[in-house]
Amino acid sequence: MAKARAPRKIPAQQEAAAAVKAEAVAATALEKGELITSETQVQTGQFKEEEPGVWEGYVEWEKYPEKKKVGHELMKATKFPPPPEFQLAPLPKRNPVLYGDLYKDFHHAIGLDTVPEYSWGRVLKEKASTMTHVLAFPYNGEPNHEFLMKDPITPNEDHFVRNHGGIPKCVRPDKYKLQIGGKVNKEISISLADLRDPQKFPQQKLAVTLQCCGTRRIEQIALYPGHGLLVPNAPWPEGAIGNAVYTGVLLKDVLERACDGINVDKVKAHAEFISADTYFKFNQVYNYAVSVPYRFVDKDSVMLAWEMNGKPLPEIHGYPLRIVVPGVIGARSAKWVTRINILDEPSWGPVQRMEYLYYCNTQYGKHNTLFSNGFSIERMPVSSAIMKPNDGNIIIHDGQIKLEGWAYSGGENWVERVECSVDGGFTWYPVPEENLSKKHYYTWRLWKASIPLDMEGWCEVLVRAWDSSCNTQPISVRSVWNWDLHVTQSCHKIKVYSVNRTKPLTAQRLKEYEEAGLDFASEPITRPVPWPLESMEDYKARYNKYPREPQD
Ligand SMILES: Nc1nc2c(c(=O)[nH]1)N[C@H]1C(S)=C(S)[C@@H](COP(=O)(O)O)O[C@H]1N2
Ligand SMILES: [Mo]
Repeated sequence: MAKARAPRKIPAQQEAAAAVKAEAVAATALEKGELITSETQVQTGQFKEEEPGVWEGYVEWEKYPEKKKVGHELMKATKFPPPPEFQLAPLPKRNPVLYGDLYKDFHHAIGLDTVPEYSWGRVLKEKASTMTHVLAFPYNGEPNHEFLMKDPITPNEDHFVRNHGGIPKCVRPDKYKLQIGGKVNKEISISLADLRDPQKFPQQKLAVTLQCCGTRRIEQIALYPGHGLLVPNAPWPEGAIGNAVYTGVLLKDVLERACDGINVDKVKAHAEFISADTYFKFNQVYNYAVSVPYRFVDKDSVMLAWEMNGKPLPEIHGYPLRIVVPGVIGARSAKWVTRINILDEPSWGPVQRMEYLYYCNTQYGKHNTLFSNGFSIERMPVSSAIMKPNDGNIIIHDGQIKLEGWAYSGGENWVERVECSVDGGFTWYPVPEENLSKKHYYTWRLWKASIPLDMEGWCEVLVRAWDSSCNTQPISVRSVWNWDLHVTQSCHKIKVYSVNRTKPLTAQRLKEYEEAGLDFASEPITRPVPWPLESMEDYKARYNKYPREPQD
């Protein structure tokens, strides 16, 4: 190992100033496109590439405790500016919303300097330019909501991305090997060619909805901020969900046919997935590692996938091979997977054991929250969202409001019914079956609705879904709030301003606007009507007919 590079030192008194400056520098570089370096070679600084010539930017940590220690020492030796606070004030109205300088500094501290630039380059190359970059690094982005609603199958370039670190680059997929070990009867190291050989393993094409359990987190943040580290808790709106057809093989088949099965009780076993990307937690350095109970592998269609919607897996989605765990929080679908271990307990990787925990939402608070009093979020509950219109929109309509959105349920459930309410959740209208996209075992359903709306002014529009186990969604965000701000599965509620043209006065007012050359819909609703509300003759006539004061 080469000599460690001096980590960047940030004197305590300059911390706040450095944080502000770093944000500004990153903003300018992003705006100028200076970080477009997708062809940059990803380098690992002083740490050895695990498989030089096969991967770039892949440092193996889990196999080398000594190396992990050096990484930890380097991290400890660096003073990092505090992460910017993003929950207590409104989120900045810019794209990228958050820059993630702290995680760039983490990578810098251990010499992985080119990783952030390389990763941003892949964003520009592989994702639609219309993405909302919720966090620039590690990259977390969601698509334009209208694009997401166009088709039940999400195009690759519009599929959300959730990364905890940089993107490692597999330069020689022909030399890539997946290792499978732990409590298996035969440890193997298997090539992509062998995995893709239909003589060896039957191939599967499966439509799977992946949902990050941080989807709709901004609703929890808006009410009651919580745990505020950027990467675990990116401030997601409603688009951290997508649906794609994956091609691959079943992990179960590979374990049974190539490893001669597992040698631990199926009920107690867990399958651990270890990836090539580097992850930081509490100044320690790791590879991304998670696990799922073996029961999921046995029963559900846990896949090793190399194709997404008929195309090679994009680099940003895990090229050359990723795990796809249907029905379960996205975090378990490990990308850039290098190793699978069969264990007799869940992985001790921090993503598995210290994140994606659902903490008690009342009585505990920040200082009583312990890893041990959270439970692991695995199968996703039923949830839904209104994607069109948006919160705060002015809707001019003829007595029916048009709504669009998604509904999803994980585990072994699918969505049976979607219902909308325009009165804050008192009355519910079912979305007709013909307005829901097709049912599949592991996918969402997109829906379109036209709901009677009589009232004028601000109204609360809600959606809720029912799944095949009769589960539905609670009304209030408060009832699902948890310190880590996960799984916002309460009814999605937006407020829109209803302008009902079937009301004669409304129709009349709209006509007045048109005649005055004003576009009612694009005027701020707060702007007063620029002329008297009615003619003085009408006012007087009505006043005389219904006098304000009692007459005797
Ligand atoms: N190696 C690796 N795999 C990973 C992640 C990661 O950061 N590293 N993020 C996980 C999370 S939290 C989610 S929600 C999904 C997102 O998959 P996508 O980016 O392909 O949409 O990937 C999962 N797999
Ligand atoms: Mo996630």
